[in-house]
Amino acid sequence: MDLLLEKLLEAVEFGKVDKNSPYPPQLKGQDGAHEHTINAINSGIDPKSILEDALIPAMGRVGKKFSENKIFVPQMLMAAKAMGTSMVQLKPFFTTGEIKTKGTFIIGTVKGDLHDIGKNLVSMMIEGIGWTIVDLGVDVGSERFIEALKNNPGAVVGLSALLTTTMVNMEETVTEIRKQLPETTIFIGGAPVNNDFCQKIGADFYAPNPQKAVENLKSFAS
Ligand code: B1M
Repeated sequence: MDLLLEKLLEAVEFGKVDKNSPYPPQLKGQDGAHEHTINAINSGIDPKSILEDALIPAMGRVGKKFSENKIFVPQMLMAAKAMGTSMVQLKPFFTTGEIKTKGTFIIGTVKGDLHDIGKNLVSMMIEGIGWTIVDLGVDVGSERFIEALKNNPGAVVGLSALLTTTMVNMEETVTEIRKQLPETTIFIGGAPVNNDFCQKIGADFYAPNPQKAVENLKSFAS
């Protein structure tokens, strides 16, 4: 692999955002995702290769380490931040249609629920495998999920809930989506929900963590 891509992969995997970023200590003073991405683009590397050969594998490694409890939320957030820095440079190539995304994933935390750390991790990991994310934020009612689905035909939707009291709102959202847009593929996740609940409410996929959500999405979309 090109040395620039290897360096970018390492920067994202270890959460090195840019040269001035003090984290991680072992990469202090070195270029980060920001500089490596600019260098890669300027040296003529195909943006698609930057995404597929550096950023996506980096997030794959991060997701694997997270699901094996080898790293924790802060390290994952730093990796996601480094990936986001890189994506800012790549975005123009997406918007011109030079790179095709794999699909659109609409995500939000359900009505009444303000927790968004887990949701953000999931959306960053899914963005990391080349999907476009429409993040509706927190406290999202069924009507907003449905509006977003109508604006993005064929999109997959992901619902997050962290409170036992908002599980009922997740169920209500799934019921409404099934009524109005029955063909929609629905992912759910969050600490109080599980596979039994997923089946009970008629969602399609449950994931306990971002890595499993990515695996489910890959197997469903392949
Ligand atoms: Co709140 N909170 N909180 N809280 N909070 C919990 C969830 C709680 C378990 C704490 C406790 O009592 N032990 C408890 C819920 C109890 C229950 O219902 N069973 C609780 C409570 C009660 C509350 C309030 C009601 C407290 C109050 O005001 N009395 C209140 C509710 C506000 C509201 O939402 N309406 C409240 C508020 C808050 C803060 C705003 C202060 C803050 C949220 C900040 C934010 O998110 N921006 C907060 C926090 C930080 C927590 C804890 C401490 C941490 C949650 C978190 O971010 N975890 C939490 C206790 C805990 O978990 N230890 C707690 C890290 C995150 C990476 O994990 O979100 O589970 P998690 O996401 C995981 C998986 O679940 C999965 O992937 C992620 C990574 O592995 N996942 C998905 C999540 N979404 C997914 C979607 C998918 C797939 C996987 O597909 C679509």
